[in-house]
Amino acid sequence: MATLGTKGMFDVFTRSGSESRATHYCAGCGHGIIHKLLSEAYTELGLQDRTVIVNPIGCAVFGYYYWDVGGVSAGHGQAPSMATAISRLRDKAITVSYQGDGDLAAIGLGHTLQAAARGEHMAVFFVNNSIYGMTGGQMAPTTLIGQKTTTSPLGRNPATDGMPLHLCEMVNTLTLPVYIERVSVADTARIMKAKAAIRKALEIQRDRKGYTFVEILSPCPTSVGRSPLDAAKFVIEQMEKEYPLGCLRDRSAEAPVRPEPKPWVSLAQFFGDDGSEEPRHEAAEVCERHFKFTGFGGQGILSLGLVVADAARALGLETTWLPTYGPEQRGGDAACMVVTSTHTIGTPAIEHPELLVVMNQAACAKHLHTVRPGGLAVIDSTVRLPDPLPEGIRIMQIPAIDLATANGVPKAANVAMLGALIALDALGIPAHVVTEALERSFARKPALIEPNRRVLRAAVDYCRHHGLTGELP
Ligand SMILES: Cc1ncc(C[n+]2csc(CCOP(=O)(O)OP(=O)(O)O)c2C)c(N)n1
Ligand code: SF4
Repeated sequence: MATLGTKGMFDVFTRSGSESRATHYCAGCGHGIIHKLLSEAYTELGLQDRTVIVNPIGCAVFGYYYWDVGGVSAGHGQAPSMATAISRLRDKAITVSYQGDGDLAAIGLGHTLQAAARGEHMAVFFVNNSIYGMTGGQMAPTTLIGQKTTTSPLGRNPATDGMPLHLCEMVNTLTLPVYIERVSVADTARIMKAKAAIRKALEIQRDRKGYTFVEILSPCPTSVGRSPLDAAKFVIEQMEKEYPLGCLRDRSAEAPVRPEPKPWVSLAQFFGDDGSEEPRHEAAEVCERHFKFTGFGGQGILSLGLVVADAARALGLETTWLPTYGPEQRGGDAACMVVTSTHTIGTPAIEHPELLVVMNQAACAKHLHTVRPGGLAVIDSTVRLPDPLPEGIRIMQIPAIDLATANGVPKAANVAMLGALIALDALGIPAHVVTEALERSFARKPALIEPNRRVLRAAVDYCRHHGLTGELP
């Protein structure tokens, strides 16, 4: 593959700390040709600054070493879902999902068809080389009948391995895709047609017309065990019989221009404000705090995190709230992570919280060791603490469940815990801001405000009585 001077690509491929002008692809691999066609297309169309390519898992995993555009990597098969998010959030992005057959047609088939069924505004480039290249030549959904691979050493047998999947044809059963074409890069004439198809798909993205799917038959000399020339012949003589080239659909002329995506819903809007004048902190120094709330479903763990997130948001802090829960509807693991910050938050995921709230035994076993050194774990008194205790963190036990029950609202153990957090000043948010957020959370059930106030007050009093101090409401 030509490197220096190729439009839209880096001149030097820096990988694993070394500076190299060689790509990591095998001689005769179609990926190199397709990379070049794609970069020429977005450059010639003036789209380089707007293009974001989602790289697959497979031999093209390092696409971002070559394409001088925005690049992200997705989990195996999940590129169309990540591309969906990018396309919906970045209205000006030319979003590309670049995938091999193992990635797109095996592990990622659901993601592929769902994104196509939704008619997401993205260009999918499907590199079909009939085999898993990266992992040493296993059978793919597109492996030909009789084709030998490391997992079909006697040749693909329809009786046990089923028939090859025809992705263009499958996508063509769906209503919303705008453009579907199968091309090949096995010789020069085909490469020119492939370039035209890639260009057309990007033009459709530029014109905001919707979903495009271009399948590119591509040689993989290494895994099909042939020379580069013979691997290209294999594509022309065998793959193209199973996967005929041509345009299956082109509705680009009549497809309506898609509206710009709506702005993302902010937490303020989520909580019912119009969000138009969300206050922002102007602090010079970044102050970011990481809280994790854990227990089981039905204990109000997620609501507890939401109240804290809403309180931080009302204070003008950047805030994220990320729930996780087990598969069970009730009684399974439930947790949520809340990040508050004076500045833009990089990720809502927390590995080592500075504050961990634990409401049941299983959560204690699962999360206590994750608290960062110097951090605080506030644990319900019904939970047996491990022996020995983890070192370097503070642990406090609060009878949140008992306090809620004693005050006639057993379901409000989460609110008792919130009261303890206020008393301990564990959130760094003024007490009245937290209590206002709590009351806002009951806006649709005002009858619950008073009993929950009672539980909150009981927990604050408990902490005060036991010398657990902090700012009190
Ligand atoms: C979850 C997961 N399962 C399996 C793998 C191993 N794996 C890496 S790439 C790959 C298949 C790649 O084949 P393909 O998509 O056809 O791309 P190619 O390498 O041929 O371009 C597999 C199975 C993985 N990385 N992650
Ligand atoms: S294994 Fe196949 S797909 Fe992977 S780089 Fe080599 S030729 Fe290309």
